Amino acid sequence: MKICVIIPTLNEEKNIEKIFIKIKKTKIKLDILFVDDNSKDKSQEIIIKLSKEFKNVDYIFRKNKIGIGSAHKDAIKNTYRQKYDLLITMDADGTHDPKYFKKMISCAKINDYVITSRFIKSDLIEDWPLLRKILTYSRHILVKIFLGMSLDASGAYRCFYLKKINLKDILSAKNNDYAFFWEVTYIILKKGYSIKEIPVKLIYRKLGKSKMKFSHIFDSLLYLFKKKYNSS
Ligand SMILES: Nc1nc2c(ncn2[C@@H]2O[C@H](COP(=O)(O)OP(=O)(O)OP(=O)(O)O)[C@@H](O)[C@H]2O)c(=O)[nH]1
Ligand SMILES: [Mg+2]
Repeated sequence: MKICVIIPTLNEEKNIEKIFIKIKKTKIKLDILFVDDNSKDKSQEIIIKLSKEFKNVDYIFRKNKIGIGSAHKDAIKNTYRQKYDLLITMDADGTHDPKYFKKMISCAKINDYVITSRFIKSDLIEDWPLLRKILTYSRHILVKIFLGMSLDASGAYRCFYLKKINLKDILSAKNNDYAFFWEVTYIILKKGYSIKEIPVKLIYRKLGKSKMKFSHIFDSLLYLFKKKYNSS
């Protein structure tokens, strides 16, 4: 079974090697594809170094910051072209612990799509700052109210069984930023693919800066309104 892990990066020089080592420690045979949007720090240098040293590491370097959703889409297109069976998507900042890979992979084999949840058990985001918790819970509640979807759909830590999911369905998610995550899950749910939600503990980013700006939150909210308005 061919497995690829995609990791978008934007100024993550402090996190890239760390996440690579953690993934390596799982001892699962897989490839890693970084998607970097012209980071101004040493991210690209580190990725190039890793790819020279380890043949399972590859990268896509884009000229400009086009957004996290768009980075995911480009990487996903690439994994379909390369005929991978399974795809895991995750952040570079250490929030997503690769110790869950095994569980995600085994669940993906009997489902089409696996998403990780912060809400189906308590204490999964206990060390997060209060403001970040409020934001995450509010977004979750709004997605539930507007789209009737109770899954934890806004995180990037997930696994796709590519052989079972049509690429066109993923690409029909039009958003190129953070709303891509709930949009693609909404499409997958509506198309009737089987979805498994598993609880994971998320570690709050310790190194580097968050790339999520207030404008992203505002745009995502606006997009949610539009989505609701257009589909009702
Ligand atoms: N290629 C690319 N990567 C991005 C972009 N925006 C964010 N990222 C990466 O996507 C991942 C998630 O971004 P974060 O800044 O951690 O966003 P977040 O997890 O919602 O926010 P925090 O919880 O505050 O860290 C990280 O690996 C970022 O480096 C982008 O426009 N392009
Ligand atoms: Mg993060």
